[in-house]
Amino acid sequence: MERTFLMVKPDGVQRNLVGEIVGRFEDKGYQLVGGKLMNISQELAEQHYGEHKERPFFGELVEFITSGPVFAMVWEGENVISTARLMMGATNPKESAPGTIRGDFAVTVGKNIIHGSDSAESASREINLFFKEEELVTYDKTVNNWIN
Ligand code: RTP
Ligand code: MG
Repeated sequence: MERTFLMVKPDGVQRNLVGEIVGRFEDKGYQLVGGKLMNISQELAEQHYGEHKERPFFGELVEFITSGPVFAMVWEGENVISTARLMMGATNPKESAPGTIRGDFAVTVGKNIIHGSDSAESASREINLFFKEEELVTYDKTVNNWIN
């Protein structure tokens, strides 16, 4: 089953949007397999955003992502990588449609609330960067009958 790495950025945590964002992916039908609130070190930020090293905004990007706690997550489900990107909306909130996370909650490109892996390769790289194997939980919600 496909997995992706999603992360509520420091602006999303500060604005109390963790629950809202987790809820959107639960409602959609995806399964949470890992999640933690954490501070990102300078080193991890530079590794995570390595592909943008030469871009003029790299310094700001690293500064922003290390400026406060993030909520890192792994989600599982059919086509979760590309569908999560659709649910997030365009990178620049000026272009992200209403109904998407960035379209509904963000105004500027530097503070766009959420990160999501953009391909299968990035998903696997980012999951391994942020989570140890034992922090990911595989489970079947249909086996227990806790709800009457
Ligand atoms: P992300 O990696 O955060 O999920 O966002 P993305 O794939 O939609 O966008 P990407 O091109 O990977 O850019 C990473 C983050 O860099 C910031 N950015 N700033 N000032 C700028 O022109 C600019 N362009 C990109 C954004 O915060 C973007 O999410
Ligand atoms: Mg990206």
